[in-house]
Amino acid sequence: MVALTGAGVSAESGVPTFRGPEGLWRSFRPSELATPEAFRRDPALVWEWYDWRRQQIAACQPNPAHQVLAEMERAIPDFTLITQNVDGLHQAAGSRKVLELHGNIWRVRCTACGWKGEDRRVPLPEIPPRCRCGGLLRPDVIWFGEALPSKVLEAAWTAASRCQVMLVIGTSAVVQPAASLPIVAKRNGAYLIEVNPAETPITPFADEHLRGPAGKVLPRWWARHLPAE
Ligand code: BV8
Ligand code: ZN
Repeated sequence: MVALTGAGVSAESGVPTFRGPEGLWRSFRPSELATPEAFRRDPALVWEWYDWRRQQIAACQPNPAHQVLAEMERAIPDFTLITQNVDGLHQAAGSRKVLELHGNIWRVRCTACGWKGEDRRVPLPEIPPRCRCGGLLRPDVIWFGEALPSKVLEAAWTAASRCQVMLVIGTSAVVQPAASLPIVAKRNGAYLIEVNPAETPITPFADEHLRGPAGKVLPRWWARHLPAE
């Protein structure tokens, strides 16, 4: 089994989604903030936005949907969790193996020496933060126009192409290449279950569309399908 998650799985934890009515992209344009050009042009502005998001996320707890996905990892021998989220809430809920397609907002990377590490300080003491080598640090996330980490993408592609069941939870399925994973699964004969209060480009391919919030729908679904002890 494979679970692919997007911002919707963190919505009930209070993390704003991107494209919803109250989504982040309403007040910020991705082209102005989540691109290497934006960072080159104005690293302080981009870091203001990430520091603000980090402060928001630091106050959020995993919700029952994250908890069920951590339980699935323990209960199902061959289970892979793939996420587009950068908030780290799957790991906070106990998921140990998480394929993070778009990086992690709690990790930073030096643009000069390549040093990479976790930095959980909220708020950041200085903006933009600097590396010990003096170089500019950047959020270790994948911006638009940047390639996804090849090993992670390869693992996700393989898991999607060999799974029997894929849960697609809380994603608007517009960002590539993540949005192609459910199609890869479907093409290879997987049973596709979408968990989302709304319709998405994936809905027509889904064998089941559980319309509702993941924090409510997923625990109910899992209680019905929990593997027999
Ligand atoms: C690349 C990290 C090439 C940073 C993010 C034209 C056509 C096709 C593609 C493109 C194009 N122009 C450009 C592209 C490529 C581009 C792309 O896909 N653009 C889209 C927008 C058209 N992709 C890229 O640039 C990627 N890189 O292609 O590189 C390349 C190759 C080789 C060498 C060099 C270059 C990089 C994409 C990654 C961008 N980074 N984030 C950050 O977070 O700041 S993307 C961003 O969107 C987040 O990561 C997020 O995860 C992702 C997807 O959004 P969702 O997770 O789906 O969230 P969203 O708000 O959209 O939807 C929420 C859903 O939840 C909704 O459906 C809602 O109904 C539902 N929901 C709400 N509440 C609940 C719920 N569901 C369940 N329960 C609830 N309670
Ligand atoms: Zn450095």
